[in-house]
Parts: sequence; structure tokens; C-alpha cells
Amino acid sequence: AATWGYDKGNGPSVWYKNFPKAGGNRQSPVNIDSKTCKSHTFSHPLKANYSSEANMEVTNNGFTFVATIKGENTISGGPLETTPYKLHSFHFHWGSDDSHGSEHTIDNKSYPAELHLVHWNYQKYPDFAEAAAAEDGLSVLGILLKVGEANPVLQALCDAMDKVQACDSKHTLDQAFDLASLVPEDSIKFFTYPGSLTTPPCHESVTWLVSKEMLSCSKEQLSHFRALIGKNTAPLVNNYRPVLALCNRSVCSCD
Ligand code: BO1
Ligand code: ZN
Repeated sequence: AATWGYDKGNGPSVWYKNFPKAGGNRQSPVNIDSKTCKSHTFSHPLKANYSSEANMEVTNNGFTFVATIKGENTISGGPLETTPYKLHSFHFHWGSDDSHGSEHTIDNKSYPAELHLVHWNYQKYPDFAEAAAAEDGLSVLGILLKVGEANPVLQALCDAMDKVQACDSKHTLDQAFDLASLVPEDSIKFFTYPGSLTTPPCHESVTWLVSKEMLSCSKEQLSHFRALIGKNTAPLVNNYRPVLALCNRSVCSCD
């Protein structure tokens, strides 16, 4: 049996038994209280320097839908200052209906899904796995999905999801994927706090960046996420970790 998952016997509430870091005090996700977080102005604006990815490979690994990135795409500014972090992969978390599915919540409100663009401090840690365990190793840009208009950039991914409905299947996109259209143009307005991987081993290695701008996604598009099959032949849904205590941390609001 899998050592972790999102089911009753192996879900977030018991992860700490096999992955003790999950019981730490720098864990993610958290609720972001937009009214009480402190505003902060960093010296450099947060900017993603993304381009288009040819032959992007996507996988249904039974836990999520993940795209692995070969090209050089970086993010810097904000709490990362002038250190570029390189895009390694992106994936999503989602629910079984529109009322839940995001990992972060804003003012205690959940959204139907959340995109995670995972970057690593590649100049300091050439190996991603090493970065994933280092306190300044990773920075994840989280973008909440809200129900609304169908999103053309997400549609390319929804079409790719249909090719990897089976657990542990892969597909290579035959059209270049425009990574830049996933993220807000120019400077990104965001919340930031120090946190962790939201899945085991829950390393406390992530500078979290949660975009204030959301992506819109139609109900029809969300149905493609929920049609993916998970490890146990059941639909892959509710692959999110509920929020954890902020403990001795604060969230900064940055425009
Ligand atoms: S997330 O963005 O916090 N949901 C997140 C969670 C896990 C990973 C990246 C981002 N990556 C994991 C890999 C594992 C590996 C671990 C440590 O990093 O999926 O295979 O063991 O390197
Ligand atoms: Zn994630």
C-alpha cells in the first residue's frame, strides 16, 4: 500500500507518522488573513521570466497532474531578491466539487483548485532533490483557480488531461505550451510566507508566493481534472492538504 495519500487511512492527518516533518511548525498550506497580514515592499518586484515550452511532458502520477519543464524559466524579486529560482515543474490540487480543492485559503475561503509552479534555487543547489530539503531551496508560486470564463491556456492542459486519465500515464504535448500566459504579466502582486512542501516528505524548504490574481476556469474545464484516475482506480479528487496553523510566522502582503 502507498505510504501516503488523501484517503481515510493514509491522509493528511496521519502523514506525520511516516513523515515526521509533517508535524512541524513551518508547514503549508495556511489560511491567509488578508486584513491582518502586514504589507511589505521588497526592493525588487516579483517577476516570472517564462517562455514557451516545446514538447512538454505531462503525467498523471496518481497524486496529481504534473508537467515537467526542460526549458530555462525563472522567477526572482520579492523575498527571493535577486536570486533566480528555476521552474522545475507545475501541478494542481483540486476538489470533488467547486466548494473546495485549493490548498491555501484566503479569509477562510476555499477555491476549486490551485496551481503550483515549483521553482528551485538552482545556482546554490544544482540538484533539485537537494534543494527540496534545504530551508532556502524552493519557491512555489501558488495561483488559485476560480470558477468563471473558460481559460484558453488551461484548455491545452485540460485536453492533455484527457490523454493521461489512467494512473501512471504520460503524454507529450505536440503544440508548444505558453508558460507565460499562466502567470500575471509584469509584476506579480502576492502574499508570501515561509512554509513547506504540502505533500510528504513535507520538507520545510519553501518560500511560498501566493498570487493575488487568480486564474479563471470554467466548470467544464474543472470536470477534466476530476475525470483523472488515482492510485486506487477511483477518481483523483480532493488531493489537497487542509490548512495548518501559522505558528510563529506571519504572512506579508505585497503589491
Ligand atoms: S507542493 O508544491 O508543496 N505541493 C510540492 C510538493 C512536493 C514536491 C514539490 C512541490 N516535490 C516532491 C517530489 C518528491 C520528492 C520531494 C523531495 O519533492 O514530488 O518525489 O521526494 O524531493
Ligand atoms: Zn502542490
